[in-house]
Amino acid sequence: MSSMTSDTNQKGRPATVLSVSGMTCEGCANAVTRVLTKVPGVDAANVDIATGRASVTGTARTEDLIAAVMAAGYGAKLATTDAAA
Ligand SMILES: [Cu+2]
Repeated sequence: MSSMTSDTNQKGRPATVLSVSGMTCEGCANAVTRVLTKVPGVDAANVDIATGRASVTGTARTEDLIAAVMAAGYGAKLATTDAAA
């Protein structure tokens, strides 16, 4: 049972979930993760290329997150928090 050390937050901190388009490989996911992490106020960013979702925790504004992803060449919009995947 190895525990994820990176960005697990058990305290129900609100996560902003973005729907990211244009990612085709792990490199894309890594790039999106990096730009999201650089946005001021972001604690952690977690990109799931399988679902095209980026889960971001912290205090950054959603529009700033979207702008950062789009500046990196990908599409982004706020995803509904309903986990219907
Ligand atoms: Cu790629």
